[in-house]
Amino acid sequence: VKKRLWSWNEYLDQEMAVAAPIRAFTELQIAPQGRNGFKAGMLLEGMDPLHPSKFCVLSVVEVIGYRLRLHFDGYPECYDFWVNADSPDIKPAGWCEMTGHKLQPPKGHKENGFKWEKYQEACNSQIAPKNLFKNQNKTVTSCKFQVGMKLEAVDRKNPYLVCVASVADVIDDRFLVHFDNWDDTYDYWCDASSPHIHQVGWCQDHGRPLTAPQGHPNPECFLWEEYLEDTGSLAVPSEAFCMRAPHQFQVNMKLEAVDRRNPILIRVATIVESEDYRLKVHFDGWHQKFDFWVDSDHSDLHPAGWCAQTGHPLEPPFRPTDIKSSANQ
Ligand code: MLY
Repeated sequence: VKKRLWSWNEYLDQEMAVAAPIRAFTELQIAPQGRNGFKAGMLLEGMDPLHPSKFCVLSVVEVIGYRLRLHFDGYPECYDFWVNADSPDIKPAGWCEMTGHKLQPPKGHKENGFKWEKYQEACNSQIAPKNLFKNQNKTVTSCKFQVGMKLEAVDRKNPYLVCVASVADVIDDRFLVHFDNWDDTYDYWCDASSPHIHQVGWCQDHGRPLTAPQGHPNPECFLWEEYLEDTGSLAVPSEAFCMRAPHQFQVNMKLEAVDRRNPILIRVATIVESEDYRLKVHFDGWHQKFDFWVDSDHSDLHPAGWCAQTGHPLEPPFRPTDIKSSANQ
């Protein structure tokens, strides 16, 4: 059965809708200049999305258009995850050693003593060539966020909480926000323009409660002055923060979005609600129970036409009648 070609233009006409304009998207969301040069089997280093403080040995297991599925060597497939080929979260083999990061070896390997050459030989796979990695060594006029400095940050898993946090790592113009005395599952990478981070004293100035570090002896009366002294640390200087302007998306605009439940798929989607820095995305034709909130700069959101430009299939809006008619053919 030949599938009728689905077209954005026809659909937008039909729905009398508009596509979100390119200018609303960030560089990592719009169609890239180059191609995706990664191939299945290639080895690399990359951040564990569930533990953003950890860098692991990964291999490419699937390539579709400008996206790749990555696998943690030695671990079950259920931890595999998808990234765009220009993700700043993936690094060439040897990057950890070069930058003084600890590399988590494949499961079953000794914690220390992992050597890329030996490993590559043993698994007879190719190391992903360095030139495939985009967004590396961005020239940064020295990041004012330095490891150990303190700040106030939104816990993005519990977004109503603003908490005592530290800069735990810095790479180029991004840094890792860690919540004091919590495990690394709440950590996230951001840059100085993030709306989720604030200088020490922000909560007090804005009449908002500040969540003290876990286990703090007197969480109701947390005092920064005392805490900075006790921990021998500095606050991130206030001039380091440069919050970006709110996004330019509007409700009813259409775009392409990765399906969180089945991230191999990219679907036609509509913005159904909007806040300054977040969007609520609805998959066209699907129940609203699948709607989800996402940061407007998330790399799983793309302008209409991204899939076609990068050679990725796009799931057209779901229409129950499609099932019937194709069953009858
Ligand atoms: N009730 C939640 C709150 C965790 C908050 C952690 N933040 C502050 C980093 C829980 O225990 O999971």
